Amino acid sequence: MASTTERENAGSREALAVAEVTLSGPNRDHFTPTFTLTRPPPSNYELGLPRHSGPSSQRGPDTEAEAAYPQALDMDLGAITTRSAFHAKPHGLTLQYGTAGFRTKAENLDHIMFRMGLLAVLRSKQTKSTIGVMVTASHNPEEENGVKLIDPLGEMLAPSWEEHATRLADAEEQDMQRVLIDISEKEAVDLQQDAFIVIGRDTRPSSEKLSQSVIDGVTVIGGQFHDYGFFKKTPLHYMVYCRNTGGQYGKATIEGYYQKLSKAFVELTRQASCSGDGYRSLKVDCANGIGALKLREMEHYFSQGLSVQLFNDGTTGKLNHLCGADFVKSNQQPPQGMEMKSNERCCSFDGDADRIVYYYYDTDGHFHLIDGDKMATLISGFLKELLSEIGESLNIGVVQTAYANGSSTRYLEEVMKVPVSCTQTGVKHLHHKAQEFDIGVYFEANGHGTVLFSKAVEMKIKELAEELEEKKRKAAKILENIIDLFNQAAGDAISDMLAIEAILALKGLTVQQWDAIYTDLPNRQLKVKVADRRVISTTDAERQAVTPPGLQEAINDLVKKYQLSRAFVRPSGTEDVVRVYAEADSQESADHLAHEVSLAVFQLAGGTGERP
Ligand code: 16G
Ligand code: MG
Repeated sequence: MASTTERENAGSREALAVAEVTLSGPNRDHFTPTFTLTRPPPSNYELGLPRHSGPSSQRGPDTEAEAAYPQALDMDLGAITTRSAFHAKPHGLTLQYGTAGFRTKAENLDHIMFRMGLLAVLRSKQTKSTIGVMVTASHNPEEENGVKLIDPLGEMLAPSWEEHATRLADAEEQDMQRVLIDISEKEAVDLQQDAFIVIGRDTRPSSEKLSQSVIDGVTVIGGQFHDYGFFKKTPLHYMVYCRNTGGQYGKATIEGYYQKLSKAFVELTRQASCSGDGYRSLKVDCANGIGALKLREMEHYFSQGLSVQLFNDGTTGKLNHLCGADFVKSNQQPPQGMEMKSNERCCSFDGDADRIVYYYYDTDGHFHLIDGDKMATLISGFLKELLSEIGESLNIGVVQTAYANGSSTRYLEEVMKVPVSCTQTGVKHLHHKAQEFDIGVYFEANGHGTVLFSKAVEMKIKELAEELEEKKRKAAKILENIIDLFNQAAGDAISDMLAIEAILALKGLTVQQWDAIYTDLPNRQLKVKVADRRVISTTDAERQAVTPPGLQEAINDLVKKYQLSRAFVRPSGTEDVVRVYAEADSQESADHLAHEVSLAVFQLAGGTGERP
């Protein structure tokens, strides 16, 4: 499978530079050991030796675990255990597969990577599909890293497998075999099935070595793989999706992805320029991450419609340090290193380019942030207009989280009459909910998001784009391109950026006009350190705290003191803190409320260190 064609298909420079290994089956001869990193001695797989001394049926069990579960002979548990010793788990360290996989200090992740390589192979065998493994910690500081698995249709790993991931990650060395067998048994994994894994990583210094550990895990359990090297996370979702749908969604190459988006974008801007809006330019802060690399590669495909000027492109600064979408959103200020003139449209990606926020300075020098909520409003408004031009009443909905600004929810529900759903934080929850609509627009306030179109809608629009009378056909064509422009496997900053730029151009809106759709309620986010953040549990899409006792009552009393106010707390899924959110009619009130709620958390949920 991972053959020469595979290499050619992969196309990108990085992909060619990385070791590609076919370790079992008829293609074994392809293997060339090109690893240059310090790594454990080669396994049998890497040496091209057979996994077993004979087929499983002819070989006797080597270990107790194999004796207990004969199917396990197809896993070569002995080899896995030997290999695992080179990726030893720090004793007593426990980590959880959180909101977006595992995340922590890079030095504590080697064993996790190896084990996620093993798990990805089991998942691939079970689903008989390609599975993705992405090494990244997104917007977290450069010293941290993380990993997550991507399921067959480009979506986040299924919840039951998240539990397996946590169990496998936390198993002490001597328990690993048992856990692997348990998972295989519970999920009825056919261990003789082939497995194929695609791997990508971000630009962090630790990512290369960690992705080699993933590869080590994949190969020792008999999986084949393709390593895409530096990669944005969202194209990896796209790639997995394409591979598993036989190319129906698009070509499973990075060029295929760029071309698909750019073609749709250029078509749309061509339509916009007919209606008067001319050439566009945009300043982009790339958070010193992967977005810069990818934008540079892709730029020439869409440069007819948009010129981008890149800042924080990784040539000097540190990843996510004083820049990037998370910095801009949390501090409500522009990133360092960006030259902004008043009324100029600017945006920031996060380190792995799956988040985007827009902003500008007005002529009085005030900074205006345009977050995910306003992107969802712009996009859903535009889609509604198109649908009414076409004369179709499809069911369109917006999905948000508790972090969505109250003004956005009110505007969507009361003015635009669009149904709004609220889910837990984390892309997978929003994605899942959005699938319930014909057209599901989902965005977190922090800038993660995309639009999902049901298969039926896609087909209908394609038909209409051919059939209708002039005006309607034009609207259907626009919608057809919009569908192509959104990455439906997972939100992607570049795809979202191009979609927003196209919509602004088509509607002839300036950044100020877009911002003026509604006015955000002032808000504040704070963090509180507690001994164990798991003492906080929530319900109602994280808007109500269930434990510790008394906390929700305290929050309710505090909220009553302010106008248009709201507050909630939740344990972070990516950092060891409790997050506090508050909004109210003035910045002063929002700040006070957030501070008072933080104190309540500190007192009732075991705060540590300095009082807030
Ligand atoms: C991760 C999630 C993001 C969520 C954030 C919350 C994905 C791809 N990313 O970055 O959706 O907003 O975590 O972080 O799911 P927190 O739990 O630390 O607040
Ligand atoms: Mg990210």
